[in-house]
Amino acid sequence: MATRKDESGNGVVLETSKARTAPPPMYKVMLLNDDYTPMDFVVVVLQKFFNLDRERATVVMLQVHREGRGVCGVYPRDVAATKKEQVNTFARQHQHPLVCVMEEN
Ligand code: TYC
Repeated sequence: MATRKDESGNGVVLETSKARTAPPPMYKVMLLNDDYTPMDFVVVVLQKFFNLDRERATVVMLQVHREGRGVCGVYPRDVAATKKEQVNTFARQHQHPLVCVMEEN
């Protein structure tokens, strides 16, 4: 809904119009498998940065372990980029090779 003055500046014209702004592009944040990062550490990462409970975190961790990669969550670009950086920094602080990436959904 939009309101504007008519050309004379007197009356008010009411228009119904759909919002035509495109939804923001969304990005999958994903973990990649490796042979060295402990499973328990990956579960902690999924709980800490992606707000998963222990059971859901374990499901995602096992998917990554078995299939090579898995989706932790889907977010707008800036949120996805921040989470990816936070996970990679946290993994390096703990000397684990865990890699987190993002890709457009
Ligand atoms: N493959 C690892 C192991 O056997 C576990 C692991 C799971 C590592 C998920 C990374 O993103 C990952 N200890």
